[in-house]
Amino acid sequence: MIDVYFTPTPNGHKVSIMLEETGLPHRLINMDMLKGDHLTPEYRRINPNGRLPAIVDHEPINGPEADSEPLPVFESGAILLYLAEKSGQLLPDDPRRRSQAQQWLMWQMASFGPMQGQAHHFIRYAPEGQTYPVERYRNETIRLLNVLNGRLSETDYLAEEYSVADIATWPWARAVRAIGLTLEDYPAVQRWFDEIAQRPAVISGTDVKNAANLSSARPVLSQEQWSNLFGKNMLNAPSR
Ligand SMILES: N[C@@H](CCC(=O)N[C@@H](CS)C(=O)NCC(=O)O)C(=O)O
Repeated sequence: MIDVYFTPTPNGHKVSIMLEETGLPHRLINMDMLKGDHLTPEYRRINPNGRLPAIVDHEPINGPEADSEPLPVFESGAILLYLAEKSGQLLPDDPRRRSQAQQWLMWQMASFGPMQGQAHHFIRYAPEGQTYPVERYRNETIRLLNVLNGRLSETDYLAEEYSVADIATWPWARAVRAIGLTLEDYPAVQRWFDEIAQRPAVISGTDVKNAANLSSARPVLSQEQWSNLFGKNMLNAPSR
């Protein structure tokens, strides 16, 4: 059984989609970031970075030094690779495609997610009127959408076949609407997005119960909630 410390955001949906695709037995543990569930010492023993998602595999992959200790895994990209190895699915066997899947997964983790994440922060959460960071991260997201569109104009999926790279990138392509962008401007991305959206595992992995807040309205947070996400509570969380 795999415990998934989950919140319905693009990073959380990567893992819920992957688990639906692979059929690995799991249970979702809903974490309320506004209440600071991710800041507790117990959770930071699972994810020292204090972010979501993370998993704990109670029957970890056996290796030469296998033991029966549950294995915590943090960072959504590392979780996808772990689940791909465990299930033997969604990481291509062919070395060229395998490398492509790893490259595009790293691209999502290092660029498409973080840059867009900053755009979400400055457009939806930060005090209004900060034009420089809004333009900087929105433009960077547009640049990355053009990169994605270029790749998907050449090939059906990021690594030629459907893989962890698509699973990592799709929820972030879905999120661009919350910062006022539309996939209609990126026809190859739109074609790829619509096709993946029809997969049963993607539908169940992002079902209504787990819906991300993708409206472009600015969320209203109490001081405590703000602090749990961006302020002092987050900084002062004890690590042990
Ligand atoms: N690189 C990390 C990013 C994780 C991340 O930033 N998660 C967000 C939710 S999508 C979070 O935990 N936010 C809580 C906070 O910022 O305090 C991953 O891919 O797992």
